[in-house]
Amino acid sequence: MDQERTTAIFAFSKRVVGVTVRNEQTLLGDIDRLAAQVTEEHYRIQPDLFERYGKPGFEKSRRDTVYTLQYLAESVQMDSPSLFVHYIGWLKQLLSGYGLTDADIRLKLELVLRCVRAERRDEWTDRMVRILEMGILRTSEPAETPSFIAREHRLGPDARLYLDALLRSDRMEAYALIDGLIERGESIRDIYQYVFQASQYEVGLLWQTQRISVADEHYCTAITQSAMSRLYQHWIGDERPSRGGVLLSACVGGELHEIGLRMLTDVFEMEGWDTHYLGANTDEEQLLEEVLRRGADIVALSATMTFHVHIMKKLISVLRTDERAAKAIILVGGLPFNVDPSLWRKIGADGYAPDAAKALQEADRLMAARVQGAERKAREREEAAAEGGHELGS
Ligand code: B12
Repeated sequence: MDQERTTAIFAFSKRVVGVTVRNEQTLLGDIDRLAAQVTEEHYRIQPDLFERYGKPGFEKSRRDTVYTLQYLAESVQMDSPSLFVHYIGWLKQLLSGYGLTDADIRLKLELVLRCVRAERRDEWTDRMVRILEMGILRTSEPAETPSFIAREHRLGPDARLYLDALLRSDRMEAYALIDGLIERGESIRDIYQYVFQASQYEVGLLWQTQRISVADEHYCTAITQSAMSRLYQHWIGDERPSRGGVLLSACVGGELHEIGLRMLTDVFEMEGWDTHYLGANTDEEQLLEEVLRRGADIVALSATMTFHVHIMKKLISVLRTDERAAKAIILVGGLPFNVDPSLWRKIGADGYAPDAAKALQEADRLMAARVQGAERKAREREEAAAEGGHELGS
């Protein structure tokens, strides 16, 4: 960065008064104000941005800064640098489609960093500085995400044909391809994971890199949802092994990505679980009520947007503090948990899995451990009673 920019950022950090970024609550509360100040300063230092993108560009930039600060806040709160670093990689790829450079992203992060450094030093600001610095380093590394569909992947060529049909808006051809896979003897579980999930991830990448529009993304998603529903005739109502477990699944408040959780719920249902799917954007009270009403053994919580992780953490603590829900095992999943595989522990869950098939294995393992734990406790109680009886009798 040139001398002029460094001086301008430094002067800015001195001018920003009253922006407290010290703890999780105030950080989240101050995001809008900090985003506005950082964006104004960014445009003051780089007036060419206004010439390039005009007033709508300024507003978009401010909104992007809000997102950036939300990801930063979550990453700081969870003490998980990889959440923010992953986001910066994603942002680089997204913004390059709009002609914004790594230097533009770096400058904005440096403006935020100056504000944080201007604060009184404590554990929170130190953590934030460390994570921001890692984010700044990430801006100069490559950000290409490889395609999610490849010939060598399981059902890779089929996923490619399916996605191509979606991108041509050829719904009937997409359905016919799936029917062909069923006739060929492919399992519904594999079609979910290797065709639907892979093509949805690819659709996301195509949208992010501006190769398809939001409308195209919505179309592909809608057809995949209907293709999943068309498959119900092949398994709903069939004789299935009964496992006796009750699964309750929900996306946390504000979360709209529900297809992954629906897949997971279907896979559990196919394996003989009694499932209850609450879908997107579930509120705290409704969740607790349903956990109790259904007698859930496993509660599966999903979050895709990183800035919803703290909501999940709160939800888990609500469930944990209610004794009536004590038997529920809490499994979590979704994009941030795939980015940081240790995140589930930090929010107090019992387990995590990266996909529906592994979630089923993890649920079986946790259920078996619960039975073993209960048996061990019962044995210990019996032994203690026997010893107590012996003492009394002697
Ligand atoms: C479809 C879609 C949408 C739809 C969702 C519709 C619906 N009914 O679900 C809509 C249009 C609503 C949407 C909105 C947004 N989206 Co969107 N979306 C997608 C897309 C393309 C596909 C999602 C999907 O169906 N995935 C397929 C499923 C099967 O995969 P999955 O969710 O990962 O689930 C599996 C595992 O994670 C796991 N799992 C999931 N939950 C759980 C739970 C438990 C307990 C366990 C054990 C496991 C588990 O098992 C699942 C099955 O194997 C993704 C791309 C992507 N990479 O996912 C972007 C994506 C997630 N969206 C993105 C963005 C940015 C947004 C918006 C902010 C866009 C905007 N500007 O408004 C909003 C945010 C909305 C919100 N508040 O939630 C970004 C997120 C980037 C990031 N770094 O965070 C992505 C990655 C796109 C991209 N490549 O840029 N989106």
